[in-house]
Formats: sequence, structure tokens, C-alpha cells
Amino acid sequence: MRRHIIIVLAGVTAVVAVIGPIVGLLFLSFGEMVRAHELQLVAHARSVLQRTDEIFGSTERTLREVADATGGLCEAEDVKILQRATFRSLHIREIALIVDGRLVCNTWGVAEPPQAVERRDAVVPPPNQIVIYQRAPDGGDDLPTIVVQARVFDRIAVNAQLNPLQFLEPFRYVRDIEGVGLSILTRDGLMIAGDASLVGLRVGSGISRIGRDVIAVERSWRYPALAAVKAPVAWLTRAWWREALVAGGAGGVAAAALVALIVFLARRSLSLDAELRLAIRRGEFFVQYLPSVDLASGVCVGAEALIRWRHREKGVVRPDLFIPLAEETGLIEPMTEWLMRHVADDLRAFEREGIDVYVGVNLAPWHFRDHRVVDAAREIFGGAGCSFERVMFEITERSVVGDRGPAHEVMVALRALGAKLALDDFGTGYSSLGYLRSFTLDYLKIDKSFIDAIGKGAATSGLVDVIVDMGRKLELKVVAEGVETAEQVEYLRACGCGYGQGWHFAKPLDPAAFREFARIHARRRAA
Ligand code: G
Ligand code: G
Ligand code: MN
Repeated sequence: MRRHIIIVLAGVTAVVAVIGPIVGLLFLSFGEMVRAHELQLVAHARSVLQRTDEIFGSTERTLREVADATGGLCEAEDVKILQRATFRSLHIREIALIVDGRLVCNTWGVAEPPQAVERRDAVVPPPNQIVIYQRAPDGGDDLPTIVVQARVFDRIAVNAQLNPLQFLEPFRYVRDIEGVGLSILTRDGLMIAGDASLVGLRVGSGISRIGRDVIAVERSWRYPALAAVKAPVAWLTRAWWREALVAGGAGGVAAAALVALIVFLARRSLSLDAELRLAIRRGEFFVQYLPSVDLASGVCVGAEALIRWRHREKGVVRPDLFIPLAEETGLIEPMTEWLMRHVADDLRAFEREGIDVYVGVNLAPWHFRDHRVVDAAREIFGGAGCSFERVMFEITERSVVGDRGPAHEVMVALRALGAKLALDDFGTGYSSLGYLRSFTLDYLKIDKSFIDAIGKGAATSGLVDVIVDMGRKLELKVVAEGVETAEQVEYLRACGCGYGQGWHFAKPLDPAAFREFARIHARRRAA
């Protein structure tokens, strides 16, 4: 079950590792994106206001010139002045002189008699000030006009009518952005030009949010006017969503791939684990025996029991694929128990047939955690027709170092049953003389790598002599593992190594084949 927790944790870690930075970046980019878009709105508002100020500025200059030139009278010469000023101006449609609330003359001529005008037209602004407002169209199809009015004398004003379309004409590209609205309003929020939805707007300069809109406002300090640009809040983040979708999508795919990979790998090892359990229940294992031979006489003295797994679909699975997993998960315990039962059966058969051999059973570090292997061995080999004399337990160095106390107790208990102990794969682990002395062993098995080195001039080849010599001095029987050539046999014999196993003598054999091998290479009984 710990495995499942590890898988879940690994999955969560993968997701966090991939998604975390993306979320962080998107969070940062969200703020940036909003700021950039707000600044864009402010910039648009500034441009609009700049043009507005230019139009009003030019109009004001024209009005002042007209006022200076006409002196407020409406003689033929004055009308000409109005006409000339109108035609010279890029912005003005019509200029009119208002006296005591009546239009006396305009660009088109003298009004006979003076015409009453709208009340707003009648207002005479204070000196050095300008009144600006929008006037409703006179007729059906006409557009409203913008009136800019300046004072000439106490009762006399001059005003100019402007086409409202000219203000926003250069900003069509902004107005074309979906959802974006531009307006020019009077200081009091009345419409001058643009988007009617902002009429009545009462916010300060800068960025504000009103409902679902963001509004940038720039106020003129020369004229009673302001420019406002409005966009939906969603517009600020529309580009961000696209970014988020792409980044989130890519991140999601990466995280999903990682999780899938983790789950796949975990499943594979999980299923191997599960399959091993099934295999034990279904009895998919079998045993082979690797003979050990007395090097001096060639007599078969014993064998190492090697477990094999015949998988239903995959065929025979190599032990190095499943033994490590079994050792890791503890499945090695029932596996070894199964193996010992078969070995016990075979030993009883050997005994009945007069085959005088021992059988080695490999133990894993797991077995040295408690005494269960001792109890199992006692139960399995303790019955009639089977002698502990013929049982050898093979222990690797990694089983017994590190956790010396309990492991040592297990070894002592196994030996107390009458079984032999062999130190397996000697030379590949710690190879400490200290514990060689402190453990009571019967056999020392020299690892195949040292035997391979024989006759190759390798630096390790001479070590075989040393190990054999050491084994003899410790009164251990020495077995060479993985003997493959006659040259190695010769060398081992010469340096006093007692026993050997390996392909030179036999490959791992099925029980029947091993029985045959043992009979052929049996000790010659004294006649
Ligand atoms: O023959 P071979 O390829 O089977 O062995 C591979 C490894 O598996 C060897 O190191 C051998 O010791 C180990 N092995 C084979 N059978 C057993 C067993 O029953 N128990 C343990 N612990 N190891 C085994
Ligand atoms: O670690 P242990 O001694 O239990 O390992 C025995 C392993 O060594 C088994 O996998 C067995 O098949 C393999 N083996 C035994 N003799 C030879 C040999 O002569 N040559 C090779 N290549 N492998 C061998
Ligand atoms: Mn072994």
C-alpha cells in the first residue's frame, strides 16, 4: 500500500512541478497585461484630448481675431470678416455675432431683424473664458453642432459652430476595437462628441472602474472638456486568456504525460508485484539445481537450488527480474518457503536413492529480520526422511552487515538446527575479515568475477589464491562460483580450492537431470 501512496505523491509532485510555475507566471502576466491595457486606454484618452484642445485652441484664436477685427458691429465689412475667418479655418462651419441674446449676423449674412437664439447661445461668458456645448440639430437630417462661444464686450459674444465628427475622425482605429468607446464631454458631463453611453460621467482623471467597464479620463486644463475612453474589463484580459489557454494547455499536456508515465511505470511494477503473488498461488515456480563438484575428484557433492518462474505468457522469467522485487516486497518469504518444500521433497528422494548431496538454499536480507525463516526451516526439513545435514543456507554479505545483532541470531539458530551456512558471492560485498571470524560459517563461495579473472592477467586474478588461503585458515570449505573452463579448474585445484560450480561442470538442471548427474559423478563407495 505504501507503493500507492508513493505513486500518488509522485503524481501530485509532477503536477505541481509542471503546473506551479505556469500558474505563477500567468498570475504575474495577468497583472502586467491589465496594467499595459490600462495604460493603452490612458494613451488613447490623451491623444483624443490633445486633438480636442487643438481644435478648441484654433477656434478660440479665430474667435479672438474676429472679435478684435469687428468690434461687435455687423456692417457689411464685418460679415466679410466672419466669412473669411470661416473659410480660413479648418474646423469652423459658421461664425455668428450675438448681441443681447440675439443673432445679429453670421457667416451667411446679416439677420434682418436680429434673430432670437437659444437660451444657451444668449449666455455671454465671462472674460477670457470659453463656453462649449452641443446644440441639437436644427432640421431632420442635420447633425448636432458644437458651439464654442467667447465674449467680445459685456453684451456681445461671438460663437463658432463646429462639426462634431471631426474630433474623433483620426481615432476610428480605436473605435473599431470591439467594446471600446470614445467620448468627448464637457466638464459637466454633457456630450460634445462620440459615444453617448458616457454622458453624465463624473469621475476624476486617470483610470476608474464603473460596473463592467474600465474608463480612462483625461481633463483639459485650457477648456471645460474631457476625453474619456471606455473598454469592458474583459478586454483588458482577453489577450491574457489566450496566453493562459496556450500555457495551461501545454502545461496540462505535459503534466498529464508525466502522470501517465508515472502511472504506467508504477502499474508495470505493481502488476509485476501482483503477478508474483498470483504466481505463488498458481504454482508457476519450479526448481533447478546447479551442481557443486569436488575439484580434486570430480565428485558431485551438492547443488544450489535456483528458483525459476514459468510465466503463463512470457515463458521463463529470469530471476534477476523478479528476485530483487520479491526481496523488496517481502514476497521472497513465501517464495523461499515454497522452494524449501520442494527441496525437502527432492532431498527425501535423493536419500531414498542413496544420492549423497547437500542442497543450498539462497536467503535474502529480508529473511534476517526475524526468526520466521528458522521456524519454517524447522517445520519443513525437520520431518522424517530428511536431514538438516544436507541443507545449506547461502547468505550474501549484504544480509548480515549493518544489522548484525538480529541477523547473527538467525544464523546461529539456523546452524543450531544442524544446517550448514555458506557466505555467497564472497568478494563483492564488504569482505571483512572481522565478521568472517565472528560468524560461524561452513562454506565460503568465491564470486564468479574472481574466477573470470583467472588466466587473464587481471589484477584481481591473484586474489583467488588469497581468498582460498584465507578460507582454509578459517577452516572453511571454499567453493568457486561460475567455473567455465578447464584452465580455471586447473588453477583452482593447484591453489587448493576444494569445490567448484559452474557451466564447466553443468548448467542448472531439472531435478531428474540433476539426479542423473549426481549418480554419474557419485562418490565411489569403497567396495
Ligand atoms: O541462475 P540464476 O540466473 O538463476 O540466478 C540469479 C540470481 O538469483 C542469483 O544471484 C541467485 O542467487 C538468485 N536466486 C535464485 N534462486 C533464488 C532463491 O530461491 N532465493 C534467492 N534469495 N535468490 C535466488
Ligand atoms: O549469486 P548466485 O551464486 O546464487 O548466482 C548463481 C547464478 O550464477 C545463477 O544465475 C547461475 O545460473 C549463474 N551461473 C552459475 N554458473 C555459471 C557459469 O559458469 N557461468 C555463468 N555465466 N553463470 C553461471
Ligand atoms: Mn547462491
